[in-house]
Amino acid sequence: MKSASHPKVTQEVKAAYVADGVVKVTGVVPETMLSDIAGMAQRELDNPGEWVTDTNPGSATNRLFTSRYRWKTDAVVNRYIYESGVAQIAAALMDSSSARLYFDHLLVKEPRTDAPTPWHQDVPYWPFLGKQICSAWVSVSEVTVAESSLEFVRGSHNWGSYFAPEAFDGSKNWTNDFEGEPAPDIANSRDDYEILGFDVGPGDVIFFSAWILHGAPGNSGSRRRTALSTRWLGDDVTWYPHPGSDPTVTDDLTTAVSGQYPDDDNVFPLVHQT
Ligand SMILES: O=C(O)CCC(=O)C(=O)O
Repeated sequence: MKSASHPKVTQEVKAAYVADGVVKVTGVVPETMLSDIAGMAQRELDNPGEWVTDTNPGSATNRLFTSRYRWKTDAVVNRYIYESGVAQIAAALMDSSSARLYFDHLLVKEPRTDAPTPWHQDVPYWPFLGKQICSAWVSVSEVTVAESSLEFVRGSHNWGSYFAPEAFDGSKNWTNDFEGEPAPDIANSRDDYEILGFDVGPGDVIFFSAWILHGAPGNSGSRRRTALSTRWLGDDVTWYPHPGSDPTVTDDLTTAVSGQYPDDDNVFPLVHQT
């Protein structure tokens, strides 16, 4: 199968993704789409959907709010998924001919939110295996690392590790049962690692492997940080529900078969095919 290509995925961009596990692609998402996403986030905050976490409901500060799986019912998220070009860029970076959506993830950090996003690896939370799994993270406005843009341990996608999932609020395990070894304490030993942080401008998208360790500081700024992270599955992905993986998408909700490519268009829609 021929791998996808995209004008923004130059040799340098692809080489950075392959070596580092993460790359920032500039100027991907148009301003109108960004303001639509900001509006969608406000509507979600006012009227939370089904799959929400909220550390401080109703507060204008010190609050981490997340919501997932809006692509089927929210026109703004749906348009972003199908029309922004992130699916094709994701496929090209992963060296895949295709990109299926796993889910969309809204992550809002209100001003002066103390809590960092803990260092973690995505893939152990998810019911998939494969090298070709990545996320595309976009902020609706420019954001610095101090305002809670993302940081990564360079090259950690290649460590061959599988780290146990933890809850983002630090209070408990994500689930009682889980697979994986404890993640290293990156926050308290930063000097031992090569950490890449990305300030982003409007429309820039950070693409990163599901195997890379990443996190984000709290939001010490005075602006809301609104980000939309979309999760993408390439040609080599197989369905792997396991203890500790996403309890919202289980075997009974999909026709995907363990150990096989998840070609369930209702649940994991094929968004790009070269
Ligand atoms: O936006 C954040 O704070 C965390 C994002 C993240 O961990 C992800 O998109 O995988």
